Amino acid sequence: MAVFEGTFAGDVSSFRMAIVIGRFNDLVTDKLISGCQDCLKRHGIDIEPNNGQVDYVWVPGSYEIAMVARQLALTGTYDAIICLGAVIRGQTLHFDYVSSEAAKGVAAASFQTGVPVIFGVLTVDTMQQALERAGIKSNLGWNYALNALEMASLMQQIGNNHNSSSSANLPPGNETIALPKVASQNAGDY
Ligand code: INI
Repeated sequence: MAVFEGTFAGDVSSFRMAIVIGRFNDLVTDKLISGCQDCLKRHGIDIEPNNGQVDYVWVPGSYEIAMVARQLALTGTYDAIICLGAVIRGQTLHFDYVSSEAAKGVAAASFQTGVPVIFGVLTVDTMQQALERAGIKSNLGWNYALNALEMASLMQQIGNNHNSSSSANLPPGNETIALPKVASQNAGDY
């Protein structure tokens, strides 16, 4: 029997990551990106958007994150995809719809494609709580990036790495859905 687990000390030069970010509550999501970038950079990933290792993709809000994450995963380009959003309850039922669809969608994107899709969508009651998780106390963006690195490493070890131009690993019926790679230079100033 063997034991497999992701490492944080391996060669990350071949890793390709995408970060999908909701603009809604960007006071919070901007800070999550910073935490994410700090972690990736300190583990040897080149976070510059034009250097080809990390692509940044902006969507209007957390509701749209999963759909885009799934499409990115289907390209077969990425070792992991990190989804960043902030859903704040406020006084509206909207919270429940947006947060549950975001969570279900991200899980489905990962499950359907075999690519690790990290759920980095904060679901909190207040802006204060969101900011506490995005830098005031800790920055969960850092943790989400660490989760992505661990999963990318693990998937590499168990032989299900999708970082290739082939769509051979995609589920039946999805082979032709793959999109062209997102151009880094259009993906935001990060
Ligand atoms: N999107 C968020 O990311 N966070 C929220 O708190 C939020 N609230 O509360 O409305 C939110 N709404 C927008 C939603 O994600 C979609 O962009 C919108 O409904 C269009 O589909």
